[in-house]
Amino acid sequence: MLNLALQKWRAKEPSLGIWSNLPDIHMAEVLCRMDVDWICFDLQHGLMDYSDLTRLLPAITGVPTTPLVRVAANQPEQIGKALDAGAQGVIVPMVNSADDARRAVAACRYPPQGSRSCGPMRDAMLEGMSYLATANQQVACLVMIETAEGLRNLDEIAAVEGVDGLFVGPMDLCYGLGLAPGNFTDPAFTGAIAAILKACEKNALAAGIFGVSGEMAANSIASGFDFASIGTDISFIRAGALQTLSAAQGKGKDNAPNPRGGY
Ligand code: 3PY
Ligand code: MG
Repeated sequence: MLNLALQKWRAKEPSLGIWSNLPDIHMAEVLCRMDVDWICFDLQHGLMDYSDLTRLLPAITGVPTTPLVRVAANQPEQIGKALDAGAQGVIVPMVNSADDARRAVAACRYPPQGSRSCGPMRDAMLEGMSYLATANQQVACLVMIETAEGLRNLDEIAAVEGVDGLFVGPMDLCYGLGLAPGNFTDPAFTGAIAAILKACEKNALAAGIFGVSGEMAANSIASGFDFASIGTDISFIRAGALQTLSAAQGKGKDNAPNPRGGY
């Protein structure tokens, strides 16, 4: 298995991705044919569960868009099942300490580097057991920094061996900083982002962020992030529908009401 998104992150080439919250295989087929490097299926907040994932991942096989899964929690069962279903990387939410990060890494790596249990279902269907020889190198382990505790322990988390990147959850991070979610211009927020980018640079990690809009993704890449999501399937539908409705009402598509971004 060659994880194309991970290659880009390692080469420090910026990459954009799409966030998938809806368990619709046709939507996934369409979205991962856009010019994006990765798509993330969200089992934490997305309106999908594990059995949806077992259909979504095959639907996009063969397309050079790296499939990632945000697991619902930092548990080896969750991480192992997402990887066995064919995810090439996991985004692990609410990582608060170096121990949390070590647990996430261990769940992603086969022994001796970790303790992932051997049972590569779809991976073995697609490429046979040779998957085992490359999995530890090619599976991306991305841990989320999105709490006050995670921020306090940022340097220790970033130094954990086997972590490939830090991924910012900006909305929870606002909560962690005592800010209203979405207050991304507050100096406390921008200071936290600067610290996260610095920790990534120091430890040669990829820096990623959940972008709530195309503009936010572009600004994030310009400010030093290696990868950012450009929006969610739901936000694309909402924005497209509002633009089309606005055009149909004679207001012009550029005068559509603000789609409210986000999810
Ligand atoms: C956050 O912004 O906290 C996220 O986790 C994105 O879903
Ligand atoms: Mg979050």
